[in-house]
Amino acid sequence: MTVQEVGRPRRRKEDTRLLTGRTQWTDNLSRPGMLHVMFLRSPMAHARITRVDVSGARDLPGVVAAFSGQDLAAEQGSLPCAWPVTEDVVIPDHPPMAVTEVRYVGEAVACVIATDRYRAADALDAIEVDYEPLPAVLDMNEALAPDSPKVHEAGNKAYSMQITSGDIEAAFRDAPVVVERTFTQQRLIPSAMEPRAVLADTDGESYTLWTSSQIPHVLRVMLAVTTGIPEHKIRVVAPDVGGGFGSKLQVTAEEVLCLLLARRIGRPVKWTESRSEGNLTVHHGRDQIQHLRLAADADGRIRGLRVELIADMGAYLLLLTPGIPLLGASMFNAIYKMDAYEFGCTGVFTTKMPTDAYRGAGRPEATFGIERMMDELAAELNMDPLEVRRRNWIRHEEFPYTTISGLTYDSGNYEAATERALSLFGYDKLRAEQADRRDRGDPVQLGIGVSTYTEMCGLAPSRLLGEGRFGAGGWEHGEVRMLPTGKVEVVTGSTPHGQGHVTSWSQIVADALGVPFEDITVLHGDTAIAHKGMDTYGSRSLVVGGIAVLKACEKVKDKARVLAAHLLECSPDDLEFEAGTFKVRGTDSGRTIQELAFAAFTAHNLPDGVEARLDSVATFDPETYSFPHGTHLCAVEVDTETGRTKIRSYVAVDDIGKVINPLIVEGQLHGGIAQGIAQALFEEAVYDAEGNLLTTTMADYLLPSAADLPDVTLDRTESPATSNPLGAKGVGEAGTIASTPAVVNAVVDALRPYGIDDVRMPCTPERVWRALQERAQEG
Ligand code: MCN
Repeated sequence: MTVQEVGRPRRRKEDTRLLTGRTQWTDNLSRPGMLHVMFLRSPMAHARITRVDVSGARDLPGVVAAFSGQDLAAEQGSLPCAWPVTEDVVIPDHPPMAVTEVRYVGEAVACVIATDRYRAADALDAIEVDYEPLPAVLDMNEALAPDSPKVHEAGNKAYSMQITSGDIEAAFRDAPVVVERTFTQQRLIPSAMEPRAVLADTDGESYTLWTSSQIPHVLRVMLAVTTGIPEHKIRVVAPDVGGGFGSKLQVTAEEVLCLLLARRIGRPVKWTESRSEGNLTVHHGRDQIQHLRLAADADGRIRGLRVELIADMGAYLLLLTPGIPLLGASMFNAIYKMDAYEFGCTGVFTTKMPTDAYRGAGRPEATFGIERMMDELAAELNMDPLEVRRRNWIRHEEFPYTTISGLTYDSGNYEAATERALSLFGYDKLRAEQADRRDRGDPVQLGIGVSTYTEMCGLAPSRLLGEGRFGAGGWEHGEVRMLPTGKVEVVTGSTPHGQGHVTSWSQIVADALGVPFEDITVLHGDTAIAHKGMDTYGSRSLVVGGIAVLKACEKVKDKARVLAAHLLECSPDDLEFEAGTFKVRGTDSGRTIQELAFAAFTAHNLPDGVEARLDSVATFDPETYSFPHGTHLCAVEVDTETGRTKIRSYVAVDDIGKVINPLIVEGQLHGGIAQGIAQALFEEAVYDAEGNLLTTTMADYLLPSAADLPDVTLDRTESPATSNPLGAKGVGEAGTIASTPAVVNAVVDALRPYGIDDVRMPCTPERVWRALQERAQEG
């Protein structure tokens, strides 16, 4: 009997190599004659560049070349923005190295190329730059004031847009309850385990760029457009990539510059960032002010929701910057039914590092906003926060359901996930303990936080992405090749950077072709191997890329059937396929898929018109997004004397449809939840009044360690997706999206008896303590 691979908690094929150091991080790679580049970065948040003199650096030992932005002005082009969200969005010119003006601390102004990185770093000190300071622009609201200094000539507004659905005025008119809140989504710095690194080489005609990237295929197209080097002369390789969380979904200045420098100098050029350089210049995430108004009936039924966002773009628009807040446009209404909805967003330029995708990108922000509001509505009505959600959510028998913002959710069961979570959490018992602590005036208060989330992922339908003016399609590419000895080579356009695609894709192929899991290898991350791909982000790889591989398997099987029928002298319709063998129905006569692979290779006896190959390619573009959902419950103990929050228990019941590999899924959820907790309690990028980033080291930017994080109880319910044949939904961002509001709702719940109805993130001991002191002084 063959074991079904899909659904098995297989250990990852990748891990032996990754955990024993036999890795190919970009920084481990070396090329003959390789040079190292270091960048001189602006110490000013905003300034005119009046002079750059690199001659002092050029004369130093080991230095091969040094360039200013001006030196490269004619060839460096402008970094691309691929998401022009509105007709009149302002997309400023963005040279990879600044030429006339710098607009954030850390922007590259010059570079040194030397025989090793230390000589290159030392030589940076010999470069002279004269700056004429200009005013920094840091506060989003002040930036939008008419008299604000300008970041760009065209002004500080990048775009604004509004969507309304239903009669929003009527929903708010005479509404018995209106809850109004302003929340801040602090700026975050993605911290992948592997810092960014780039190595560019050329033989004078063609170019190879090895880079720690999530998007080798998209990058290749963008590099061709930006540099003018023909696309077929560029090969991009993403070797082992040690995490990205969205931060390597970018066309970076350093990637463009390394390519151009290799062309100029005719030798390989490598750049590896330091951690503090990374904190300054890897694109940042979140950074929104959310103004929300929720109108409801006295029984808690939602009438309407108004969302007004101001989103900090930073100094320029990177690849996806303006579109990130808009990924939340259809998500604030979440799992709730309502009569009317209004979403508005203004993107604003400031003199800070540009923002862009960070795990969840737009959806964690939206989920935070609505889930905080649901708790505030419950408090206003003196209702249980779960009860107010139950009164408003879409019931399982109502799927497929078209929401007020126009998305059609294909499947889900919010009741089932919530019931399961409640029983694992021991909700009623914890509420009883909370009441007891409140009665006793215990200095350590218990808070219970709820988050019943959904999200929109599996970024795909090319058609729908086009409507959102997203600059690329949403398909994915898969290729399956039976080798002569019956082994299988799979090529995927999805580029894993920690998600375990090699293992999951092997499980899918093993079931589809009936070959052993061990006999399958998966190739990825190289434009010379996978000639096309849309890469990895938006929890799209399984539900788009994995399905493309499945489709390619089906095509291979169709070919194999014709060959088997020929060899067995029967009609293809007489064959049944089971466990890797085509059998003539009702007989013992058959051919295994491995035998057919060999027959295709020797080609001694092929049917007329059949080629000597057993392989296939497929492109998959699903009909709609993927809508995972779940219920996360968090219990915190808040020490009202010190302000310290401790997570006591955390339960997550997620519904991601059919699961391919439960072990991988658990890992994705653990990591995702850790990142969401990090936003709630720990992390924040802080700039001073002059626009200097203060959180440039791991000592200042507080990443939680394993010791700061709770044990998480995970479970699942299963509502299969209808948009793909496996019934699977994405999981890569779900934990991050769900967890932040669960934790903050718990902190606020603990503090509500003290008159506190919000704590700005991260809810550090200092912030909680100050909030308590202020309330105590007020009264
Ligand atoms: N999976 C599964 N069953 C499901 C859903 C997924 O077994 N029903 C498996 C998949 O086969 C895959 C993994 O879970 O091995 C994640 O799949 P998917 O949800 O399709 O997400 P992607 O592979 O597209 O990964 C992208 C997502 C994003 S957007 C961010 S950000 C993120 C994340 O994945 N960054 C990560 N997880 C990360 N994990 C690591 N280690 N490092 C990152 O940088």
